[in-house]
This record gives sequence, C-alpha cells and structure tokens, in this order.
Amino acid sequence: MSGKHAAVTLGTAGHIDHGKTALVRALTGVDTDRLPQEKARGMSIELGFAPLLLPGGRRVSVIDVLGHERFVRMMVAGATGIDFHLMVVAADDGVMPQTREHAAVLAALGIQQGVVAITKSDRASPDRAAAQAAELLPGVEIVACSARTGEGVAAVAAALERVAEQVAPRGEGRRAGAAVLHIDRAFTIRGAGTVVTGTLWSGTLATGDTLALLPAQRAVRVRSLQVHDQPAERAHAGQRVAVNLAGIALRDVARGDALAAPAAELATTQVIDAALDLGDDQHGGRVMVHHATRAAPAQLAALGGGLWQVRLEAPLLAAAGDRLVVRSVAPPDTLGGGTVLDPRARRHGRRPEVLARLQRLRRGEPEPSPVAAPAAAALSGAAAAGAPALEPDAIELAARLLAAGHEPLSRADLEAAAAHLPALIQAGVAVRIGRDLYAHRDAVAVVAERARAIITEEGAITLARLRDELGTSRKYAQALLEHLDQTRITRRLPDDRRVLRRRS
Ligand SMILES: Nc1nc2c(ncn2[C@@H]2O[C@H](COP(=O)(O)OP(=O)(O)OP(=O)(O)O)[C@@H](O)[C@H]2O)c(=O)[nH]1
Ligand SMILES: [Mg+2]
Repeated sequence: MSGKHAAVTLGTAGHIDHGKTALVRALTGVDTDRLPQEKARGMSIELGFAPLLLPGGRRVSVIDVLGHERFVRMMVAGATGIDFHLMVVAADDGVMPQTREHAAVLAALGIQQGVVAITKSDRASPDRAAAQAAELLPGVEIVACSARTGEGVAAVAAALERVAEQVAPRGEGRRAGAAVLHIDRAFTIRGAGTVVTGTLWSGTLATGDTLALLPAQRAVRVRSLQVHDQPAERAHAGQRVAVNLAGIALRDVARGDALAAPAAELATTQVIDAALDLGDDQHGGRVMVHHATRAAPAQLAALGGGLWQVRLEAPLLAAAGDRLVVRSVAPPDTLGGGTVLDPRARRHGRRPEVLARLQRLRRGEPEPSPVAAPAAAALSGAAAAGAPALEPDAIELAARLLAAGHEPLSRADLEAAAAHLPALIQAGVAVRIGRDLYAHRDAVAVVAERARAIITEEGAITLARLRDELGTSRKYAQALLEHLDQTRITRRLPDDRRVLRRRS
C-alpha cells in the first residue's frame, strides 16, 4: 500500500455557490448534489462523495463539502479525513468569507497540499481571483477552468495528479495501528440494514470484525464492507469505507460516532491538553472545538507557549496526535487549531512539571507507557461485555478516588464509582493490577518510575524494597510488582528479585 496505489482522499473547499459540486461533476461525472432539497435549493446540504480516476490511472476518493457558512461544522467533518484539497474560487466573485474560513480549517487540520481552481472562468477573467488566491494559499498551484464549457478541467485533473503523487497518505505510518473510523454518514439500505461511512484513519477492517461503537460502547460486527463503492473483504487506512453493521439500529448511530478496534484504546475525552495555533489575541474562554466528525463547546485555558488545556462540555473521541479545529461561538469563525498532546488530561494549571511533560510530548518524545498493555486487554473485555456508557462526572469522581494515592483501592473502596469501573478501565484511567485491585494509571506510572530508578541505582528491586519505598502493604507491593512484570517493565529472576526488562 504505497506509492501509486496508496489510498488518498481529496476534499473540496470554497465559498458557497463558487462551483465545487459542478467541478466535481465535470471531473468525475458524478453529481454529488443528489438530494431533492439540494436540487431544489441549488446548494449542497450533505457531504458528497465520488470516485475520481486521474489521467495517469490513479484512483482518488473525492469528498465534496458545503460552502454555506452554517455548514462549516459539516465541512470540518468532511475535511478531517482528507489528504489534499481542491480549493474552488469563482472568477467573478474572488476570495470570499468561506474561502478564507475553509483555508483556515485546512491549515488547522495540517492539510497544506492541494490545487486552487478558479472556476466560472467563462464568466469573468480569472486574474483577480487568482491573485487573491495566491495570497491566501501561497505556493499552491492555481488553474483556471470552467465547469460549464469544460475548459481547463483536464488541467485541473493533471494538477491534482501531480499533488496526489506527493501527498503522504494519512494511513501511512498509522497502518500498523488498530482500526479507527470516524463516522461521517449513517443510513439504512433496504435489505442490508445500518450502513455507516467514513475514511479509515488507521489500521484495517475486515468482514466479521467485532468493533466498539463509541461513545455508546456497544459491540458491533462488520457484516460487509465497500471500499470506493466496490464490495471488499478488507479495507485499509486512508480508504473511504462503507460498513454494513450487524447488531445496531440506525437510531443508535450517527455522524460523529466512531468505530474502533478494541486495541485502538479510543475513548471519550473530556479534558485535552493540546498545542494550538490560535493567533496572538486569543486568551481563552468559550469556543467550539471540532475533532474528526464531532464538535463540542469547550473552555480554553492558556498554559503559555502555545500550550492549551481544552475543557470540553461534551465528549470528543480524540487520540494523541489528532488534529483539532477551534472556532469562535459568536460570531462563528475559525480561530485556528492544532494537535492533541494528551487526550485524557486532568484539570491542571501551569505547573512546571506538567508543562515540561507537554513540551516533551510536543517534541514527539514517547512517554513511558507501563499501563498500555493491560489497558488494551481490559478494553477488549469491556467492549465485548458491552460496558456502560461513559459519564463524565462519574468518571471524574472515580478518577479522583482512584488517584487518591499510590495505594491501589479495593473494589469496595470504590463503591461510589464501582458502577463506572468498566468504563474507567475502558478509558484507560483505571488499571486492574490484581484480583479486585485497581489503580489509577498515573499512580501505576509513578510506581513504575520509582521501581526503574531503584533498579538503575541498586541493580535490582525486591518486594520488601518496593513496599518500604511506597510505604504500603506487602499485598499491594506484590500486586504492583507482578503488574510491572506483566507489562514487561521488569523481569523476575529465579530468586524473586526484579531487574529491568528493557533499557528505558
Ligand atoms: N457559468 C458557470 N457557472 C457555473 C460554473 N460552475 C458552477 N456554475 C454554476 O454556479 C452555481 C453553483 O454551483 P455549485 O457547483 O452548486 O456550487 P457549490 O460551490 O457546490 O455550492 P455549495 O455546495 O452550496 O457551497 C450553479 O448554478 C452552477 O451551475 C462554471 O464554471 N461556469
Ligand atoms: Mg456544492
């Protein structure tokens, strides 16, 4: 899946009525304005999809977005899965508010590569619009065309082909990961049942797979798949996929939900630490935060140096490294965006050690992740068992209880939170370290760090040494040590002392 055959997705962008849908039709032969309301109003009100065969033989999926300012949310949902853009500017109108806003959304999503088409060149000279577009999107190739006469359309296709050769498909580097698909449409097909569509962000999907539908956390099964409108046994990251789901009614799934393989560790998030580019006059406050095919109001808290804490009023389904788009609530406008550093942060201020950690994450330095393995295992169990939905407040309460100390809590201790334990485990917040013993992931991480330090200094660690170090009981120290063994941080020697399994 590389080079010529890598799956790449193209997204349109541009102001209302500038000719996006007409140009997609001229390029692909598909009229994506297929709804009666779209025909009647002459305006796109749903995302459109079409396969595009480029002159050199490369197949590209096209997502046709909507230009109306009320539909920017849906535009973000469509643009979120794309690899490159086709910015459409009408020759007789030039750069307009949603031309600018869509350009800002693309920048926030990190989508730099694309082509500018100056459409309606049969109506006016493309020169003025081209000059404005060159200022808005410096370095992007600009092609004049007319969807009405067909002039220049082949040149647009050729320019798209040149860019398509260069883009790094979004699946690249993430293919090895577990399957994640953010749903951009859900509908029923007579005789087949519930179908959802989206761009496969990572991993592969196959017929028969059992996945978690989030945020509901229901187990669903892949009954059949289509890739680029063709039946397929398997779909790969970067491809546009339609998934026929067994075990779910249409009323229980919607745009903004996600399908995830258990190992994806995708979970609802309430508090996100992120690196955001918002311009200098941003000081925080209430905003709309868009992620994948979902959006939620949030309070922004500045941490300094481009680091922000995003406190969401409704959950998102974000993972580290994902892109966010930040918009103002009134008047609606795109302020900027950036990258998720910690998708499940705790509320915190500008504490130096917290900022240092975020800066490390921003530089792309990996975090020691001693809890990853058991969290993933717990997730698959919880997903299969149909764990209850996450409830943010209960989660916060339970997380605080769990975080109360480095000492694991028994299930009885967690009475108030017990009902939410499966959700906490699924979210990776609670880690099962033994029969009826659970600890907050941060507490486990601290224990792992201390054990590491002791082994590095003293050559090995014993049960008594860890017990004394943590000031805890023998039982807990034993459970924690075994957990460190299981998560392959430590290795048990025949005399029960532990040494490091791998250099860190
Ligand atoms: N003369 C001329 N008219 C065009 C051209 N392209 C589109 N149009 C007309 O412009 C109008 C809007 O075109 P659409 O393709 O629906 O515009 P759009 O950008 O998809 O609009 P939204 O999806 O609502 O944002 C239609 O009446 C088209 O027929 C063109 O190249 N030349
Ligand atoms: Mg349209």
